[in-house]
Amino acid sequence: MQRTLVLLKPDCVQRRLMGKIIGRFEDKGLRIAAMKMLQVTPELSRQHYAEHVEKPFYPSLESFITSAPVVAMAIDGLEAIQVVRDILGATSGLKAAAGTIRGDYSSSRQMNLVHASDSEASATRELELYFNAEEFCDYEEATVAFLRADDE
Ligand code: FUP
Repeated sequence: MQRTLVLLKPDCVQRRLMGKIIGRFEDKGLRIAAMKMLQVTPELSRQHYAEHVEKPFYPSLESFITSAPVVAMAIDGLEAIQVVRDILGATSGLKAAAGTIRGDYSSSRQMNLVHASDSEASATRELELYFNAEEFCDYEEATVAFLRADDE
């Protein structure tokens, strides 16, 4: 099992797409282990996007990600990091395949609705940025017997 960080970005909140997007992860059989709405501060933005802080697009990205609340989620599942990235699609909504979240709902590189960790190291780092250990809920889903076989 893997755990990954997903953020529903300000465009997702403002466009009232939260329910539809959360539904995509639920429909796939992934488990939501934590979820909260918060306002990203410039400091948290710089920590989250540390690899991009020096890039020319960063000021615009910071302005966007701090412009309205986000919803942070910890999502669990088999190979969850890659599975969730595949559900999101390519970074730009203009390049993302139809059927992915970005392919279906975004026509932008910046306003691409959702963030998800891209590796185990990123997931560990990003989950720590957004959640305290006691915020993760450990529970057995009633449906698990019909989501995958015991040996998967
Ligand atoms: P992703 O891993 O798909 O979230 O994308 P990146 O880590 O490459 O980029 C982080 C965020 O910066 C993306 F949500 C999109 C944004 N971005 C821009 O706004 N302009 C760019 O030129 C590149 C990325």
